[in-house]
Amino acid sequence: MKLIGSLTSPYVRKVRVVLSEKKVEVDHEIENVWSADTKIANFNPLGKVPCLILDEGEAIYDSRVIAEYADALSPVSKLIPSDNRERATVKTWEALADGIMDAGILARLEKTLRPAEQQSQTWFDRQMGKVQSSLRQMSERLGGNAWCHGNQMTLADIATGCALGYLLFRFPDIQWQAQYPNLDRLYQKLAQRPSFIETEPPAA
Ligand code: GSF
Repeated sequence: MKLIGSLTSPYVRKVRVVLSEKKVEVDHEIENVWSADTKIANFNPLGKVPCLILDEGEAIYDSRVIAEYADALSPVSKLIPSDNRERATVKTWEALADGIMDAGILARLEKTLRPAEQQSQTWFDRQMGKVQSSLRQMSERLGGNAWCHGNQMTLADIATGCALGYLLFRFPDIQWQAQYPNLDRLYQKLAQRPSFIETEPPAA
């Protein structure tokens, strides 16, 4: 299998952490989806990474589908519970974490891709408001628990860790660590795992 992705994408990181935790080996192909000559649409018509190419050639996307697929590939470290209700809880954590990434990326693109005269501060603030309210919700949900769900690491923690890592990487001015010590505690614990260390985004 081959994973097409970039080293800075938080969605790609989530999938790489999952693959590493599951001890599933894949080849990696770096793709810059923003470059004019990107070939990503040959595999994913949405033009997005991550995209996993199976040995038979089928393309699997997006990151949530790849994460779920990878979890079922091996019995090592089950990351998504099989119970329907618990699974929905874990996947809601993932949706919340992905939502932080979505909003952060939209806000960032507004400032980096658009010419200054076309930028909307209202749009930027709307996206950053989603980041803030999602952080608040994450912190409330986590409370004093060691993990986002249950008593072991799940996809919920991995997705949350990748969203928090993305904020540190692209929005270092957001003071979430001081504001939400329980999220920081979780993040520091995850950051020590080889899967998170190996996938740390390169210095900007
Ligand atoms: C989002 C992937 C995505 O936006 C997922 O895989 O979970 N829901 C999807 N990837 C970005 C890379 S990044 O900013 O992390 C991407 O490929 N964007 C290219 C584009 O044209 O939007």
